[in-house]
Amino acid sequence: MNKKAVIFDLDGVIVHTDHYHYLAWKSVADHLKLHFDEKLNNQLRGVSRMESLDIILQSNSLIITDKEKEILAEQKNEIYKKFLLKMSPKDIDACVLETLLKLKESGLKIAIGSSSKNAKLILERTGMLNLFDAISDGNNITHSKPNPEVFQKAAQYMDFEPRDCIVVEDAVAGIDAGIAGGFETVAIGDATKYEKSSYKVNQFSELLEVLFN
Ligand code: B16
Ligand code: MG
Repeated sequence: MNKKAVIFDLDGVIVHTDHYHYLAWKSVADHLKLHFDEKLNNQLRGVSRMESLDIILQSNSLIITDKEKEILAEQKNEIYKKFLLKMSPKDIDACVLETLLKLKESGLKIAIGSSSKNAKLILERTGMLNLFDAISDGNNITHSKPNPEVFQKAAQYMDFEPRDCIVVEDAVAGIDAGIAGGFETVAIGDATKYEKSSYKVNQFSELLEVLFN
């Protein structure tokens, strides 16, 4: 494959913070006596914080004011950040780090394309801030996945065209974002159930087979 760069989603691909999102939303939902489970949590993958809250409220047929939404989103983020502050380099799977280093050694650039406003905090806590050639996250976009903006920005930061890059995602919204932006996509985790990705992998290290074939 003739790619110049790999753009990685963060949550659910590089780190297992998807479980922390689940626990934080669950705590907010339980407090309000709202229904929230793993199935609904999967719909929040790659989706912005506010849109995630909207999905939870809609699924419970609850309408609240924008001010109330802001307060709930902030409460969720405070709970979530407490988990993030406990993270360390030990939270990175050895196979993830090894694979990233092999990709870099081969001359490929690597970037992050995440909807999260906490992306840099996560990378810092896990000792990966300087590993990536570009970071595009929730702070530099106006539209979150399935809009392609976050991946288009990541490609721009590296001076590459979408056709030069491949996007790795665990979210249906992220695969759709990649396709909308003209990128080839690799699905991992929850996104492997979705038929639209260009490739699917069961393990992170299988990316090497996809890229070096
Ligand atoms: P934050 P990704 C996404 O990260 C998460 O998958 C999604 O569940 C979350 O709502 C979103 O980031 C915003 O996160 O509240 O930290 O800004 O998968 O795009 O890396
Ligand atoms: Mg994700």
